Amino acid sequence: MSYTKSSLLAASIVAALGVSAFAAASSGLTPAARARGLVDANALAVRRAGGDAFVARQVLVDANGTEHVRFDRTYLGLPVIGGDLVIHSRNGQFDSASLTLKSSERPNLAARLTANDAIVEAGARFGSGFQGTPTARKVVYARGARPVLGWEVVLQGVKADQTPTDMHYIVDANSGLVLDHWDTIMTAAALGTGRTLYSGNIGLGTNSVTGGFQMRDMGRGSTYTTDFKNGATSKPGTGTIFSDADNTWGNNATSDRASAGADAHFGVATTWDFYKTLGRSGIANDGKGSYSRVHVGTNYVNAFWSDGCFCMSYGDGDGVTYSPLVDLDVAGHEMTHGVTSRSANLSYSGESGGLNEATSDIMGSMVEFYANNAKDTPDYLIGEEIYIANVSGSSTQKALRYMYNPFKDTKSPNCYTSTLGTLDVHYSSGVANHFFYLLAEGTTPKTFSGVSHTSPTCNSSTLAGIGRDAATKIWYRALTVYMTSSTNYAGARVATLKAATDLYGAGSANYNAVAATWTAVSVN
Ligand SMILES: [Ca+2]
Ligand SMILES: [Ca+2]
Ligand SMILES: [Ca+2]
Ligand SMILES: [Ca+2]
Ligand SMILES: [Zn+2]
Repeated sequence: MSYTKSSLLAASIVAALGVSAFAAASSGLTPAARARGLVDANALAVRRAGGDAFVARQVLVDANGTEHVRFDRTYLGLPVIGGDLVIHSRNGQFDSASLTLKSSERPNLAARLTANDAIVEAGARFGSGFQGTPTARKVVYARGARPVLGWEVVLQGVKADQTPTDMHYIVDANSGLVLDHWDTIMTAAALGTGRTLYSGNIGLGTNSVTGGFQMRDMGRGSTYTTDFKNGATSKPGTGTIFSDADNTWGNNATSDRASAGADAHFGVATTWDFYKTLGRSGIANDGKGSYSRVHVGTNYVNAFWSDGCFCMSYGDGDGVTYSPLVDLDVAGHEMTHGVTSRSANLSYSGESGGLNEATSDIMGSMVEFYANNAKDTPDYLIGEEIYIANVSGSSTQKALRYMYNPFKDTKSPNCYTSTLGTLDVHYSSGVANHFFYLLAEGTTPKTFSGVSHTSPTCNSSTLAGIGRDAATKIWYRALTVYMTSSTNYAGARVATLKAATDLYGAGSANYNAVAATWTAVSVN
């Protein structure tokens, strides 16, 4: 068994809610058509030539309605390398165009070199050992000062370290000079669009491969997302990486298996970026990625991190009360288990286990605040998006856990007692979740995502809150610098006070707030 240690999202989830329709957002191609009109109306700005044609490749719409439509360009049927552009507009009004093309000049399409001449030139660069048959196609190469006619030659092979290589060379069709070259294997980062279940339509880091795209984020350690095709939760293996022809993933509904994949992939990317703000590069702080498996198990209502595979797994939910467990805060929660295992390595039992779980809830929620997504607005509820009956913005939304008032679930204590460590780790986390909420936000009631957050202290004290940013920095430093595998609640108090001393000084307002907040949850 490669699954030496797994951290589940929840102890157990009891199905108790009614059914409601899961309304899926959808958006058509209207923004693309609008932007296409703006290309024609702004020929100068887009360096348009007679003979140019445009194909929309990606549509992104901001929460405020600003549209960003990406186009590829051809000239008399030939791809224009470097002719791609993005039209930015709002309410149909042209705002600007992003492009690197410098000229509306186009070359004469008569080539002095043949395709075979170009293959010989490129082959000399590639060296011996290519596999298959090299190909060449005519292109307009437009990355230089003025567009020229070129041959794009593709040579495939395998590098010494067994990495496949798919080399593209641009050979000037008249001079025979090699103007440019690139490899589409491993280094070809691309930006796709995810039509997620919970976060609307978002940008996704992908990579381009022969024939399409893969859900592999080249900008974030080559992290990738796979379809586990409902294989058993105990089954080892990576699953099948999501691949797609047009780099638009999912349809905002579970009818497309890639929708949940887009949520998980977005969750890891956002968590990666969040940790970057804390100075951390990836789960192990080594810049390396991991992978996420979605559609794990059958109607499985949980998610887990596994140290064995260094990967995250997400169930589909039961489809009645719970939808797929790929909520953004859940993704942040799971990835944070990896961060914990590569830092304090808190044991997954007793009080340490509660602190381990709390660390995942804390950072998962801070990922939600960091993303500030219009569809999954930030709050201190865990996993609220997976409840099919929850209405966005409603005051009665249910969640797996409630950080501001953990006992709302009737199982997670708000206040420390000496028997806390005997509880399941998903309940003994409550006291630390409560501590973090009070430290960041204080006791004055606040509303997040339409839900009133009122947080009672155990000693009737009132607290001002030091803000999420400072609270996050303190917890992260305590986790990565001072906590060890067996740190208990008393040790967490010591660790966070040391972190606050490092960051803000002993006796500083933030230091005093950390002390008063632990006291407010009965940790002395
Ligand atoms: Ca697609
Ligand atoms: Ca959420
Ligand atoms: Ca939310
Ligand atoms: Ca949440
Ligand atoms: Zn967990």
